[in-house]
Amino acid sequence: MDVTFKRKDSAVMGVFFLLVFLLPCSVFAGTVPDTDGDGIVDSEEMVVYFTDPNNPDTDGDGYTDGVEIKNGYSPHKGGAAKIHEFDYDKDGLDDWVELWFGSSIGIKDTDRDGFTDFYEVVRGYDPTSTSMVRFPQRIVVDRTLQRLYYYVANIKMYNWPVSTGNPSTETPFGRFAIDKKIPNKRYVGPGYDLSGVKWNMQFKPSYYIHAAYWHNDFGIRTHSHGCVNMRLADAALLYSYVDEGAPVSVIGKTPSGYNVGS
Ligand SMILES: [Ca+2]
Ligand SMILES: [Ca+2]
Ligand SMILES: [Ca+2]
Ligand SMILES: [Ca+2]
Repeated sequence: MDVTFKRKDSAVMGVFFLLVFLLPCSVFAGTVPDTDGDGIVDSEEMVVYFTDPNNPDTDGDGYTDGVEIKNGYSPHKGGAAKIHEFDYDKDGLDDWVELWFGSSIGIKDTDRDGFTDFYEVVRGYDPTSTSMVRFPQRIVVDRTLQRLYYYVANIKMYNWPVSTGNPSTETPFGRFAIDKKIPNKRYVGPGYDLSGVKWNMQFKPSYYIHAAYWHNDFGIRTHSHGCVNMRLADAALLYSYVDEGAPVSVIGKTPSGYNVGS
């Protein structure tokens, strides 16, 4: 116990020493330093935006870091690149999404739990904490545009092309939820017998979101008896990200023409 107390005492003395002798005078004057005068204080440049606190225009495109951040442009990528068009730490989450979720744009695994920020966010985990609190996931199927959108905490993470039910066998309109996940399934019905269908996510009895290997009409036209067909790679991702219980909204109108939008 004595050792613990001594450690605590020395830590307190260390903080006191830091406050009195090392911190810049500006802190005591009630200001925070912005060395390069670009409108972003040094501490935020170093740990939030990963910009150069000694260079007002980190990417050298003629606009200061402060002006770029304030207007939604990337201070790291020149030209007219928006902040969501750059992924500074290349972890798969763009800088805008990282700032929204509070993860570091410069560290791939902010909470250092062994899972990257991307891995956690797309599955609804908090990338800043090892707690198991989850962000809500939801899926929207847009019959008009033949797209499926996947959201985490109301941030649209993916926009994938799909094929919904044909006009005579529409994908049902309304609100549902993923109630079952089956990795491999056989579909049998009038005129079809399809085995080895992967990544099946049931959202209404007998209605699934699943991969389809027998056509390539995704995003172009309807092509099913009511299920939502996805490309194999897209369905595999969604299947690995989404939990049972996630809400599914089917919106829009089933196109009557061959091509969506024609
Ligand atoms: Ca600055
Ligand atoms: Ca700039
Ligand atoms: Ca990133
Ligand atoms: Ca992590």
